[in-house]
Amino acid sequence: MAPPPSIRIHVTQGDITRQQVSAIVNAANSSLLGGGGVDGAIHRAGGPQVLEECRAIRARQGGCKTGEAVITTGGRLPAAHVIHTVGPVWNGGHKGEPALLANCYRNSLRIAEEHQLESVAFPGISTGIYGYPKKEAAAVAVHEVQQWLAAHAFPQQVVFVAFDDENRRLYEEALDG
Ligand code: AR6
Repeated sequence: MAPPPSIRIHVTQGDITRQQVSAIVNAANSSLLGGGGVDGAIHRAGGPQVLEECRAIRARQGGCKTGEAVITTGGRLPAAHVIHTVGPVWNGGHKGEPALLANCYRNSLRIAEEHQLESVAFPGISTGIYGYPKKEAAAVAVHEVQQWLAAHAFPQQVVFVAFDDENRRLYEEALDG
């Protein structure tokens, strides 16, 4: 039996590109060709091999739709893999944003399970350039990860990486609630 979800979830603050985990999740865009924010940081730290694999996926399947996820090497990152997912752009909350954001978490976790990855680190998908309110996004993230871990053995550990104090507090509150 896997241990309960509560001890398989961790919150940390800092730069996701420094995380020593099996895979880090990238808040990408549907082109998969890189961008600003955490996407830019991951491509800079991971190097050209990450982009090369993204281009190959794009050539094969035409990028990645909102809510879906794909996996590449981590290149030069400490993490062996990057799971790229595309969060929804916040449009007021009535355009299916919560369901699309939930899909990002579930589809990323499904890929981690398929690859039997031990540990996965998530940034606050959609909470930067895409404008998703941080509190609501943390609630979706925590709910989806808890549900997943209650039913699946992989990944064994999930880390929420907060970039700032506010995000760290929001994850902690969502996990306590
Ligand atoms: N480590 C951890 N978290 C980070 C880091 C980092 N190094 N850098 C930023 N964050 P964003 P989005 C946090 O804008 O909203 C890109 O151009 C940041 O504080 O990176 O999903 C893509 O190509 C925020 O909480 O992603 C897309 O076009 C969170 O990561 C678009 O931005 C996500 O912010 C995606 O926008």
